[in-house]
Amino acid sequence: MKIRIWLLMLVCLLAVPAGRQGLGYWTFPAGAMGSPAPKNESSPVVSEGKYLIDNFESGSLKFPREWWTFDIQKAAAVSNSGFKSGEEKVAAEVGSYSLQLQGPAKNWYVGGCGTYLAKEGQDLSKYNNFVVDVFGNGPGSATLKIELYDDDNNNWQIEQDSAKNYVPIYDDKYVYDIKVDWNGWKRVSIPVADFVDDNPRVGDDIWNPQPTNGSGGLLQLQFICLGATDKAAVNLNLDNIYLATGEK
Ligand SMILES: [Ca+2]
Ligand SMILES: [Ca+2]
Ligand SMILES: [Ca+2]
Repeated sequence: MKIRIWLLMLVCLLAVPAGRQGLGYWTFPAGAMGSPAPKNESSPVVSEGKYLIDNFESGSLKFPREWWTFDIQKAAAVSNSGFKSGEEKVAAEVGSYSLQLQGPAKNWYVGGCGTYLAKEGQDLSKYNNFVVDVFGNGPGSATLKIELYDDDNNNWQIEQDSAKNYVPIYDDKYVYDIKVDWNGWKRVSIPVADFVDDNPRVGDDIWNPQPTNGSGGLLQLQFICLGATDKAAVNLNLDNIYLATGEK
């Protein structure tokens, strides 16, 4: 009996400090059972000087990165088997899947998609080029509007006015338009400095992608598709979306 009580006390003594360290204490450390080193799936950095946003190789818009879509008829990860033409170097690097955007325009507007980029401890301000591979289907494929949002009221989110076309209320939106009028794959590289403030007097009208003073910095990316005419259909694919330092 004495031994049992002694054991109970010992267990209690061990459990109290362990409990303070949180639930994680009770999980087995990675590799303890001979498993391979954990992969850092959450970090999409593929090489020095490059931050890969997405290459769609999962064949999904839900993982590893989640994309939201709006208004557009079709925004989906599709097989690249039918998309081989264009710049050879690019065609060789698009892999198995890309993002297809298709749909008719209504008063020029077609819709689009977006994704949240900010993450604790990540600084995207060191990248000065936005790069995307675009598969066009000839003249009139689309006008692709790229939107980058920075956080000016330090809350890591973009508040929008649903009564006014979802325009940001407190944060800056910087945009760049690409007229897609070519056939096949083409790599488009845009200096971030060439993006222009789309909402003067909202936000601080300064491009500040760095996460400082509580701001999330560069928070999110959106692609908006516009028709070549007010009623034209858009049809294009995007792939290998990344931020880069220097040239590419
Ligand atoms: Ca791909
Ligand atoms: Ca904000
Ligand atoms: Ca700003």
